[in-house]
Amino acid sequence: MSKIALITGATAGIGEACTKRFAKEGYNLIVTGRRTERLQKLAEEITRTFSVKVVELTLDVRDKLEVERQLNQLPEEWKAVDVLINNAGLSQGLEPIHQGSTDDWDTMIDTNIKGLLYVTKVVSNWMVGRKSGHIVNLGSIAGKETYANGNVYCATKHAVDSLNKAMRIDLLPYGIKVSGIHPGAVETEFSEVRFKGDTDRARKVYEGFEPLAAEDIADTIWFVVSRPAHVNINDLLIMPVAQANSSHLIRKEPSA
Ligand code: NDP
Ligand code: 8X3
Repeated sequence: MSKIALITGATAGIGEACTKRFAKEGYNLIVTGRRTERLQKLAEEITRTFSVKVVELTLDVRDKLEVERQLNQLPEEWKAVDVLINNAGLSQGLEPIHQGSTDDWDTMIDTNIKGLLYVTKVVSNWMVGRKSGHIVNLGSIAGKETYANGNVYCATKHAVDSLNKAMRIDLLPYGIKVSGIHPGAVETEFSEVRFKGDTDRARKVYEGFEPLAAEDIADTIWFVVSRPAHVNINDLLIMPVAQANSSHLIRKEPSA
């Protein structure tokens, strides 16, 4: 069987772009997300375009028992996962700490930290058994710096940054690679989700400069995963040219 990649959050943005990129490279894929219809459409598209096999799992990464149940129920040959891309994640709200919603905080912590851990626990065990594998964790510039009103989202991505380092140490004896990918602004559904469907507000986030595209991140992840066996890229920060860091971004004035 060809190599296998398991991608969380494959229904949109970076996860969807990674799915297409890895399919193009001949990987069989386990794709996950909560939106079944999108998973089915994606699976249909990539099996039609590339001769690869796809397993779709409708899965909320926050549901620990369901993560364990669905992953452990996979046929044995699908448990030989070569690459895990821990991509599922989100931001909710952009308010100062005293005005933030505790429900939003729970959602971000449960998805970005706990969900990533639940998936990693199961899949890293398989990798340890085979003494082989590569885990790619989607962090963010928000995991390297903190910006105004980003408080809890930034904290979850700092946790991912810390878990990258921890996983790299714990999995070192088994030859498992762990890479952290930390993008700046990427135009996906991210801001629409952050602003809970307010598309006008979301659009403004990317106005006046050229943001990264999901495909830029998928290309970068493919580069990281396709290095020779003895090479690991530990950590990558990737930004649009217009963005220096979380608080310095140059926008062009709209032409009159
Ligand atoms: P999108 O909103 O476009 O995609 C997010 C994906 O995560 C969707 O497929 C969504 O699937 C999935 N997801 C969210 N919650 C859950 C859940 N509880 N269970 C399973 N899947 C879930 O955003 P991006 O592609 O931009 O984001 C991908 C990752 O990249 C995130 O971790 C984000 O924090 C990170 N990132 C994004 C940046 C950006 O500027 N866009 C910059 C830096 C990092 P579904 O809704 O179907 O469950
Ligand atoms: C997403 C990028 O700058 O909105 O992680 O936090 S940012």
